Amino acid sequence: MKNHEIAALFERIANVLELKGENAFRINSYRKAARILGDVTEDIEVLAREGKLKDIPGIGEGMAEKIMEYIHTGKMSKYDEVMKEISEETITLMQIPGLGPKTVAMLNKKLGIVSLSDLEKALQEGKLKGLFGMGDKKIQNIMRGIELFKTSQQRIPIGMAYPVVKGIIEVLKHHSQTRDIQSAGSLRRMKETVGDIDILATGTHGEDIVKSFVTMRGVTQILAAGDTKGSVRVEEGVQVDLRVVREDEFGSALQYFTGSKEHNVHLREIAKKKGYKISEYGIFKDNKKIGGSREEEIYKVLGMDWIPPELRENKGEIEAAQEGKLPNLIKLSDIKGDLHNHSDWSDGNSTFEEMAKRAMDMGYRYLVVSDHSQSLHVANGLREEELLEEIEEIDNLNKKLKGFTLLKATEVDIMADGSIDFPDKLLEKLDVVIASIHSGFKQEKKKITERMIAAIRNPYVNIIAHPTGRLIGKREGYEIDLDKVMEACVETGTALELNCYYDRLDLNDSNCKKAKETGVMIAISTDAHHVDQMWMIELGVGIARRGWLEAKNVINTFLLHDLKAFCKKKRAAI
Ligand code: DGT
Ligand code: CA
Ligand code: CA
Ligand code: ZN
Repeated sequence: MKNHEIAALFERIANVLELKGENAFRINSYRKAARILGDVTEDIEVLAREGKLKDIPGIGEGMAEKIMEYIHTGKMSKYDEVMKEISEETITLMQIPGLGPKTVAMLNKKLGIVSLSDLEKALQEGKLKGLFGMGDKKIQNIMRGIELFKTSQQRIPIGMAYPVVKGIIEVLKHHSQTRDIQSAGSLRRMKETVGDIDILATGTHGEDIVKSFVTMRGVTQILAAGDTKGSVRVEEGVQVDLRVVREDEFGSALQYFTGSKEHNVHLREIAKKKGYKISEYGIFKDNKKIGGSREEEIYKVLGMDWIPPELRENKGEIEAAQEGKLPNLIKLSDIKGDLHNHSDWSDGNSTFEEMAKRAMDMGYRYLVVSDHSQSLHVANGLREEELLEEIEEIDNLNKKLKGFTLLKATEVDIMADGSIDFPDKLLEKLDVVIASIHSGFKQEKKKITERMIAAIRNPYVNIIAHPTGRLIGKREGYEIDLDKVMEACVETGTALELNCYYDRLDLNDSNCKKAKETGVMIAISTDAHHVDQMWMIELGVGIARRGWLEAKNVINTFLLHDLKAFCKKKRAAI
């Protein structure tokens, strides 16, 4: 899919226009087009072929033409024209979190900075200090932004890697020579970003499987293609390694290549003490192989329970497995509904009917419709009377649905002073209230913490969405005292969200674990803006498992009755 490629071109055009101080309206139209393309889940080439580009809300005639041109010629003349006047290095500078076009323009004018290395040198020499708007805090932000940028260049979000792997496994699974195939590495552990993708297979005629692998759709470069190993680069920019191993080594290879390295090192020490040797080829006693076809054998011989991949980070899981005290981790099938979704009433792209249908197909019992509130103009937030209309529509639709319920909700903005964007008497009419921060990210830690706690103390607020505001590889999020926030949640019976949208995954794994230890309930929600994004619940469940969460820690494992009771209890208590 070229969706993200074209979105990136539009984003770059917007940045350069802004750098040059051009008309804000034009700049915004490119930025908006970039955001929309990033959200569209259908393949843009398919939409173009079917002449449906202009049906995408927000894509006008001019943008559609530019997209067509790029699809047909691999070039966009507007992009080339804009780029002529600017170096690739300056473009790179603008991608660094905390460094917008305006700052780059200023740094260029005052210090002649045009590249990342110029900037790093100027930082080292302390030259930014004293420039307009360059306080200590801003300078620190820029330095952190550079770090963030450098790591994001090497890793991709799991939400991009996950569908790639699913696709590859789906194709190779049906290859006549394949016996078994599984992902390994950080992807199997469901880490929020992956460096490269590791896949293991077993079967006869390894070279045939490897050949199918390296000639698959989406492969942009073949790095290696042998009898037992293939290595390629795919459209998403990530490297994928496939290893074909012997059947009696599949378990030990899977264990080895799943990692993490730290987990494996610890496991090997334990093996050694007990007189065993483990490797990707099996588990051995006095050079005699005693297991290796299944992963479970290795853990069993070492005297412990099999450890779910998401826990394998050497963070206490080995000790827990030895004592038979591993958590009973939440599973995808425990999820009874998705608690955060946007419809076409605000900035989503699906109707209630489409959302309900997809939710039922996924086996859910309920789905929350949570459109934005009035102050969030960029996301087409609903006015009070529109929310009332929405409530009525949902009530009408619910009468037609059997064994399934759409829940009435809002994602209401927490204003800069901690007040809530809708009055209590309106919130009272809803089943679920989600509150979140979408503005004022730069407030001090104390202020923003108090602001969120004020929202938590509102009797109608049930869930705080994307609690830290971070965007993976793009934005660190606001500073907030999560310990204090969690205490307030426990006290009031408010849940924190684990937002599954692939660039958020917020709360992250370690904060989920902290929430569990503190006694905070979690809501695992996709924040989908289209039904084709609802699958991301799988990412959230993965992160939840990395955070040691069990079904009982998560409110959307509850049956409808219990979920409603959870929400109502807070109103009654306060
Ligand atoms: P990534 O790709 O950076 O997101 O992280 P991983 O964990 O997928 O790491 P990768 O692809 O380098 O290696 C896959 C697994 O192979 C890793 O999790 C554990 C195993 N492995 C790789 N190198 C070593 C090593 O030097 N020692 C041990 N014990 N295991 C290793
Ligand atoms: Ca890897
Ligand atoms: Ca690898
Ligand atoms: Zn949302």
